[in-house]
Amino acid sequence: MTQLLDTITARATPPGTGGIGIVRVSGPQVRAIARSVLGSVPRPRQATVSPFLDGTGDPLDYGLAFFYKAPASYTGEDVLELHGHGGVIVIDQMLARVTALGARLARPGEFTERAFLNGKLDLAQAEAVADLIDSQTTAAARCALRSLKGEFSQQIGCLSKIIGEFRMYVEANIDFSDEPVVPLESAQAQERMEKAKAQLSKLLDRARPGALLARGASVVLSGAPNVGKSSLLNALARMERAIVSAIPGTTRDLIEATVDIDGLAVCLTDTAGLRNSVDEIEVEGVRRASAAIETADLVLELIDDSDPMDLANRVEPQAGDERAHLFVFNKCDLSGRPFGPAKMGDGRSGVAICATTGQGIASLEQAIKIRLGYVDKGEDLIMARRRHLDALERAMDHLNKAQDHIGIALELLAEELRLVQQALGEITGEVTVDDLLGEIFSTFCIGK
Ligand SMILES: Nc1nc2c(ncn2[C@@H]2O[C@H](COP(=O)(O)OP(=O)(O)OP(=O)(O)O)[C@@H](O)[C@H]2O)c(=O)[nH]1
Ligand SMILES: [Mg+2]
Repeated sequence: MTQLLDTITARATPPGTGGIGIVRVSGPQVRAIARSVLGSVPRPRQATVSPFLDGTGDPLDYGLAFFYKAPASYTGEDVLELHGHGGVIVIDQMLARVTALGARLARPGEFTERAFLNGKLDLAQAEAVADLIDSQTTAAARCALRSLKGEFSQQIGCLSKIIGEFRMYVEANIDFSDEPVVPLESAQAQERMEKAKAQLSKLLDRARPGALLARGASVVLSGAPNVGKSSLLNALARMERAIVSAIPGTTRDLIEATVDIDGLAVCLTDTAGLRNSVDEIEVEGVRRASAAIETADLVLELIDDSDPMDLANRVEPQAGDERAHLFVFNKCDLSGRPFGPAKMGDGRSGVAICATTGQGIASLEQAIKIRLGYVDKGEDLIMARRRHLDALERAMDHLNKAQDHIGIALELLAEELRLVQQALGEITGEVTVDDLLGEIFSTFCIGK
């Protein structure tokens, strides 16, 4: 176990006032701090009612104290939790008292970083802690909890074991190639390879939509003035979020609303209608709209289906990835186009809706999910981050390269398998660099 020399502290409850405020302390000085603040070290894992004393022996507050003896604690070190009254001043005073006794204020995520360094959690589990806290939908929270319990790490471990056995099998053939041993059977190697690839692609299939679940998706509503973008935002958000009017150019600024589409958190952005204008504010609105479109995961291209000119103006295919655009024919109550999935004259698909009555909205939500590549696999999704996907994709690359060496170059085959294992090890933190740790834990909240 890594022994970290300093003691850290932070408030573990959110800033502001609340019924209870918790100050957490972890490290080698915890017992000394407990003796000074509480008069003695509480019995481990038992709630102890006590005054919290200042430097002169007067109470700053009183509440419950919990002592967790290393290594049976969240961080793997001695931990003290002081549950006092949740006032800003009270907690500041407690933090000042604990720091005066030798602890220093913790960086964001530092408690979890210590848990990782002390082997209490692997890196994927540590990340799941932050993902659980940051979850925006019930499905995301459930998925993060499964990763926290180690399900993702277990799958990675299983795959790494398969690769490891394969590698040993190949390396045994390299080492003893001068001796009369049974040579590596290409058919058997292919069989192992297929097994590994099938496992890895199953994992990728579960992780890709899981990554979307973790971070949510950004969807921008775009189109000419007056086509019904703000009406659609309100329909999807099921509230009157944006101003709707018959005057073209109503929306100027970006207006956001987050909606839950079957567990996927979608941040919708309503924008100013795209047109050339001399109005300074509208020009800025159009600039902001264009910037939002650039960074969106998906752009809903709204077309006023009751206005033949609007469609005629948009027959040019949009630049960029076709997958990232979805045509939405609005005002189909006026045009008479049947609601639901629809095709344009040139074969491109879209969805026909009426934003004011909500007809076709359910079809649109389905289409949004599909275009985003989000398959709702319920309990089967893996809460993955971009770095996990990168590592899994790299592992697949090396596995493909390894396959090319079967029966040709055993050393290269073994080397590619080693690189597969290394990529997998990055996910759970068996192979890490300090920079990566800093990057991961700095995104946590203080006190976790
Ligand atoms: N009949 C009908 N009218 C609609 C529909 N959707 C929007 N409208 C009307 O069209 C007008 C413009 O709607 P908005 O939602 O403000 O349009 P917008 O695209 O946000 O317009 P700007 O903000 O000006 O770019 C309003 O009078 C809406 O009531 C629809 O599906 N059917
Ligand atoms: Mg608008």
